[in-house]
Amino acid sequence: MISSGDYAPPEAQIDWLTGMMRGSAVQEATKTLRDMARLFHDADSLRRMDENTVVYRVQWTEPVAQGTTGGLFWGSTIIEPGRVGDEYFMTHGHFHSRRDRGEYYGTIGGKGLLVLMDESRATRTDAMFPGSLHYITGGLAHRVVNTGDEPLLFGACWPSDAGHDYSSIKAKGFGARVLLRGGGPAVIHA
Ligand code: S6P
Ligand code: ZN
Repeated sequence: MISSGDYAPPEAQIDWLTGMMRGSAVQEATKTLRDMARLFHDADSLRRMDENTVVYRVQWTEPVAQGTTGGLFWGSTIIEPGRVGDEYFMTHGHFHSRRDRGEYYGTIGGKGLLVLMDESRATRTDAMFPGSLHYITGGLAHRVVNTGDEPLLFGACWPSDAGHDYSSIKAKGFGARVLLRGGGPAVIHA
């Protein structure tokens, strides 16, 4: 029920120029190379890097409890530019635990590739650039790769009962990697 009363600022706000969120309802997580140990294919290059290097940061708000039917969450992700050897910085990537739950991604700044994979491991990529809007069909694992020289910023909206399944990605990865080849990014299928 909506009650009338004094104006109260929202508990979460977003700066649309930077994607950054703030407010009492905003949660935050930072992922470093240490958190992503086995996701990059070049273990030797990874060993030579500082494991405290930040790869990406996520800010999000959960206005209802996880698992609630019909609710929506919002999050912003900022992926730093960089590579481990020839492999560009990226998110872990995941399926939704409930495979029929989709998601929107919208790019705020920077450039990259959205990597999408179905259960049979068929993998494709979509270009991400400022203003690009991506509807991620339920059942597709999704990962974002920063192929540019600047931070890649995107917003995401997903159902509160989607859940996250990281296990198969941790075990087998995606069906393709985004690697530096000939001075630019190339999608290399396994
Ligand atoms: C959640 C949504 C994003 C990611 C974030 C980090 O469904 O897809 O908020 O959580 O981009 O990626 P990952 O794969 O580490 O969760
Ligand atoms: Zn997701």
